[in-house]
Amino acid sequence: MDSSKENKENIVESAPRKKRALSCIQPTGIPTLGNYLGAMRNWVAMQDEMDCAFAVADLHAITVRQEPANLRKQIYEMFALLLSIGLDPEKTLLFVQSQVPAHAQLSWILSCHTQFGELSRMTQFKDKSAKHADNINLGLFAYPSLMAADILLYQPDYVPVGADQKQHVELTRDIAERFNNLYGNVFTVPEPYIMKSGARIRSLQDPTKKMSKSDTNQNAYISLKDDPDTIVRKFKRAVTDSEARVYHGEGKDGINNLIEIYSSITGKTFEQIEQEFEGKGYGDFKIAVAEVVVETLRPIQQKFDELIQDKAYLEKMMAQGAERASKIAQRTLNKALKKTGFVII
Ligand code: AQP
Repeated sequence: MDSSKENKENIVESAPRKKRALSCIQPTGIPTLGNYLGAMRNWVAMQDEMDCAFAVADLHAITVRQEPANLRKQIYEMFALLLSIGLDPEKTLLFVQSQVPAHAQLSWILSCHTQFGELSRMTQFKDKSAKHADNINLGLFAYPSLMAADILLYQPDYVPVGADQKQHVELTRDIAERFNNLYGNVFTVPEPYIMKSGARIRSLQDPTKKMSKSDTNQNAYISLKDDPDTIVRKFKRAVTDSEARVYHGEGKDGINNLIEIYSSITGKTFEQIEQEFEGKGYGDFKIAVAEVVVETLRPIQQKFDELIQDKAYLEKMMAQGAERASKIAQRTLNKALKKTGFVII
């Protein structure tokens, strides 16, 4: 993976102490290649450089109706996947959000410092309320104040996310600054940390939209659990254009997306890729993209298949993570409660 400094936004030079990073992922299905290239893969690279915490954001998942048994299964799967991609619980704090009650508590305090107008402007709220018009619930609207609590409890410097989450991290910064201005320094004001490569992987069926794990069309995304034949088939069916020459250009959303996936995995520049496939058609290129994706996912899938059989181990790791996370979170929560005027006993 390309982790050169130029490839990162918002990095501060000459850090005086080890920086902290935190990010979360919703257990709303098996993550896609978009989640992996845009966020999760970067988390693995960061764990040696920074103090990192990553959480399964299960409380966020119920902003959209979930079937309880399925949600439970998906929480185990997402936790197992975090371990499978190479996050090491010895170095990195891994936990499940609902197992740390401070998230819901701080969320209420922050909700009282978040404006209706701010929440109304969130693109995700607009998208999801259009998609789930029969269930536009308060949680869907208030999602960013829970996300602000998730982040601010751990006082991180950076929040490594895909480009789609930048707006929520910016709102988190506004809420933190507002709170600090009112009550004194309680929260570190974090910065979004977005890798340029892979930050916005698009749907294979509608490349004007982002690739999303809850897409109803399974051909639109590559799931981290897709087997090699499925991956090849989905790439073969990916929507492109009729020009049949591999280059990154205006109005070529489908092929641009495939080039970005290939570049993000191989580290090759767009120019190198254009040279590599000069004189070849989209068919050859699609197979090449599928092959690098298959090889990237193979070790993750092997590890996942092993871990998902061992519920006792997963629960032990969850309990350890929740205990460590609770200690850090409670410290920040108490500070926020005290500054706001509550009585701590
Ligand atoms: N298409 C994408 N390209 C790059 N990064 C992406 N991320 C999501 N989609 C892409 C990043 O993945 C992290 C975890 O996302 P999430 O599951 O917490 O929520 P999401 O952004 O709403 O992702 P999905 O897949 O679209 O979930 P559903 O379908 O449940 O809403 C985030 O850092 C995100 O930026």
